[in-house]
Amino acid sequence: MIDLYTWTTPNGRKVSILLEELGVEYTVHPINIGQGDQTSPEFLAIGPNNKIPAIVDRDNGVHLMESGAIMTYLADKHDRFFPKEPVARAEANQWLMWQMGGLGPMLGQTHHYVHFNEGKAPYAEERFLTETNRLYSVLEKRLADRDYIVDDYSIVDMACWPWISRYEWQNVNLTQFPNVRDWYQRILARPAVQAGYHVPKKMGEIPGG
Ligand SMILES: N[C@@H](CCC(=O)N[C@@H](CS)C(=O)NCC(=O)O)C(=O)O
Repeated sequence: MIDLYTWTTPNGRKVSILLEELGVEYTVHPINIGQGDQTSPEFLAIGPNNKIPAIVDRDNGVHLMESGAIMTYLADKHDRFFPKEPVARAEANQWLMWQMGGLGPMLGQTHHYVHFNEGKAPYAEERFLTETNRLYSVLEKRLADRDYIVDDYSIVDMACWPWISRYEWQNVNLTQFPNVRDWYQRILARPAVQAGYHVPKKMGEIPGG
């Protein structure tokens, strides 16, 4: 049994999608980051960086923050969605790190400057829109000859997909990235992805691509 501390954001949805894919029993604890729940002493004892997601594994008492660390832990524990063989694992890991260090943080800045604060910082808007388009182009090329980012559907896809699901906030027209759009819709069709997206609550329909 896993306790999941989360909110309706891409980083939170990565973990709820994985838990749904794994079919693992979990209890959701909503952490409303708009109201400051992430700075409560109770949450900080689990997520000391005051950011969701975080988990507690009741089987062994492990507390974890950072979505990439949580996903690799859960994938390894259940031996699914992340390769074990060293070379395949390194290849998958490089794309997971690309998401954690590039796609997520950069698109997050695009949300901040372009979606929520348009007109306040034109230089930042230009910088992060350019970076957004560059990152979409990298993913577009990667998906040119494959259905998933690494060989099989994996936590790499689950980590990237919730960020791409906010393409409208990023002023991205997915028809300009047809390989990304096909991949996005392929993953959207999965019932576990749809269930995990609406955790901890339904905020609206999932963008269709
Ligand atoms: N690198 C972290 C980033 C987590 C993160 O940025 N979480 C955001 C929501 S998507 C958050 O909790 N923000 C609250 C805050 O900054 O106070 C991860 O992947 O888990």
